[in-house]
Amino acid sequence: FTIKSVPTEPIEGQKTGTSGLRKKVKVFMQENYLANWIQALFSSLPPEDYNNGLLVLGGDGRYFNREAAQVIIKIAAGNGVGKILVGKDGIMSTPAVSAVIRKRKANGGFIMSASHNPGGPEYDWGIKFNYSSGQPAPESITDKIYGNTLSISEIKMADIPDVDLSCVGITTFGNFSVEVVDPVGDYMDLMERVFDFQLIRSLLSQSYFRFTYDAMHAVTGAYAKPIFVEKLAASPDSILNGIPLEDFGHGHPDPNLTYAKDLVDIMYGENAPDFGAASDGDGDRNMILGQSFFVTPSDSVAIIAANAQAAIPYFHSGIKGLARSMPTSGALDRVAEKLDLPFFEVPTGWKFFGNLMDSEKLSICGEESFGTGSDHIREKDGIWAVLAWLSIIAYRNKDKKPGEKLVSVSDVVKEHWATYGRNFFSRYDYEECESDGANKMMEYLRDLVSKNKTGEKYGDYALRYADDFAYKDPVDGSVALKQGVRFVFMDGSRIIFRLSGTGSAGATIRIYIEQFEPDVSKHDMDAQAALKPLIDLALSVSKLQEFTGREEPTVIT
Ligand code: VG1
Ligand code: CO
Repeated sequence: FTIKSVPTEPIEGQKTGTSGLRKKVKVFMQENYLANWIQALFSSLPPEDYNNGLLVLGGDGRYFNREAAQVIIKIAAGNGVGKILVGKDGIMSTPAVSAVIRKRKANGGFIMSASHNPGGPEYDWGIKFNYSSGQPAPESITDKIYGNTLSISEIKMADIPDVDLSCVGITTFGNFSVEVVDPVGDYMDLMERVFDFQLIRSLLSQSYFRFTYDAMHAVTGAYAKPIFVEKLAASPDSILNGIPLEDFGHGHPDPNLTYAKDLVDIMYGENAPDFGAASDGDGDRNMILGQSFFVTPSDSVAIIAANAQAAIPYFHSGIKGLARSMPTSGALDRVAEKLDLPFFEVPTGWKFFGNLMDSEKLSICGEESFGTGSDHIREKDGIWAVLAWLSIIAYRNKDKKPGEKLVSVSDVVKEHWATYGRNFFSRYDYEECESDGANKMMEYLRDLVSKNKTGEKYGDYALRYADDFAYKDPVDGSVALKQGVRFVFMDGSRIIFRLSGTGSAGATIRIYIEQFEPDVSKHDMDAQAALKPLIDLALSVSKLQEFTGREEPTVIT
C-alpha cells in the first residue's frame, strides 16, 4: 500500500489530562483533530518502539469509536507499525487492553474512551495511550505529544480501505496487518489465574446468595456474562444493563451513588440482593454495595489488602507493598502498618502506580474515585475488584452450614473498622464551574497554605501542616507538582482541594474530607453527619461559594 502525506495545521488544546485526551465528540469530529493527536503521538515515540511493532486497540463502545478506530489503524500503518490487535467491534476494556499488551508483549495500545464521562453525539469522547508494560503513558511522553501537536504539519496515513472489525480474523495489507480478536479471552485467562474461580463459583451458584452487577450499558457488558454467568454460575438475570451501547442508554456510566441510581435503589430497596456492583464506561472503576450498605472505595482497597493473602491465590505468596493516591483516605495506611508492608502515597491518576509495580514495590493500590487494582496489570480494574470482593465473601463463608447466617459485605466492613478504626471519608464535586472562578479559588488556597503555620487554629481544629502536594517518583526521580492543596490537622483529619483533570467543559472542583474515628461506638454514624464540621470548615476556608457562586455540590460520594 502507499502512504499518503496529509498536510495539516496545529490545533489548540490537545493537552492530555489525568487520563488521556477528553473533549466533546464534536471537537474530535473536526477535520484532522484526532489524526493530528495520533500523528503527534507517533512523532513522540522512538521509532524502535513501534516500527514493525505490535499495538493493541480497544474502546468502550461509545459513539465515534467506529470512525476513530479506522483513523488510528490507517495512521499506525502509515507510520510503520507492523500489526494492530483490535477487540471485535472495537470493544476492549481499559484493564483488558493493559492485560493484552502484557500478555502479547505488545509495544503499547490505544483505548478509545472518555471513561466515566457520558457518550453520544452531544457528549464526550477520549483517547488514552498505554505503554509496553500496559501502564498509562507517563507525563514525559504526554508532554512530548502535546508539544508535537503545536508544530505538526503532516499526517502519514496508509492508503488502505476500512477494516471490518465485526468479524474475528486477520486482514493483511503488505507488511501491515490487523487482527480482530475476542476482547474477553486473554482477560478471562488472567482472572482465572489470579482468583480461585471454584471458590467464587461455590458462592455464586448458591440460591441463598443473590448477586447483582450493573454494567451501565458500558464496556463490561461484554465481560459480565462470560465471566459471572458462564464461568462463575451467577444467574443470567443478575446482570443489569449488560449490552454496551454507544450512548450508554442515555446514562452517565460512572458507578457512584448519584449516577448508578438504579442499582443503588435496588440495593437499598426491599428484598435487596446480598451483593451489588457496577463498573464505569471503560471498565476500570468499580462500586461495591451490600444490602443497604455502600463500601467507600477508600475502605474497599484497605479491606481487599487486609484479606488478599488468604482469599486470593495471586497473593498467597505475599504482598510486596501498598499504595493509594493522596486524596484517598488513610484506611490503607493502617493496613500497611499492621502488616508491616512498604507504603506509598502518589498523586491522583493511575499512571503514578506503574513504576512502583514495575520495580516490584507494589502489589495492591487504590484511589477514592472508585479505582482499585493490583500489579496483575497496570490499570485499575473494575471486574477484578468485584472478583476480589466475591473471593473475600466466599472465603469467609466457605465453612457455612446450610441455614447459617452469611457473613455479609457490611459485616466484613464493620469488622475491619473494629480492628483498624474507621476513616470517615467523603468527596464533594462541583462540576462544570466557571474556569475563572475555580482557578482563582485554587490560587487563593495556594497562597493561604504558603503562609500557614503549625498549630494555627481552624475552628476546633489545629493545623499540623498545609501544602500543595508534590511527588517525587522513587523509581525514576520524576517530579509532579501542584497535585492538590491539603490541610492536615493535629488529629489526622484532612481537607483537600483539587481541580479535576478529566472534564471536557469548564472546571470541576473536588473537595475531599477525611476524619479518623477509633471509637467503635461511633462507627455506625452516617459519614455526612460525622464529617459535617469539617465540611463546613472546608467551605469557609476555601470561600467556595464566593469564588464559584455554587451553593450545592453536583455529586457527593
Ligand atoms: C479522576 C479521578 C482519578 C482517576 C481519573 C481517571 O481524575 O479523580 O482518581 O484516576 O479520574 O479515571 P480527576 O482528575 O477528574 O480528578 V477514569 O475511570 O478515566 O479512567
Ligand atoms: Co474509567
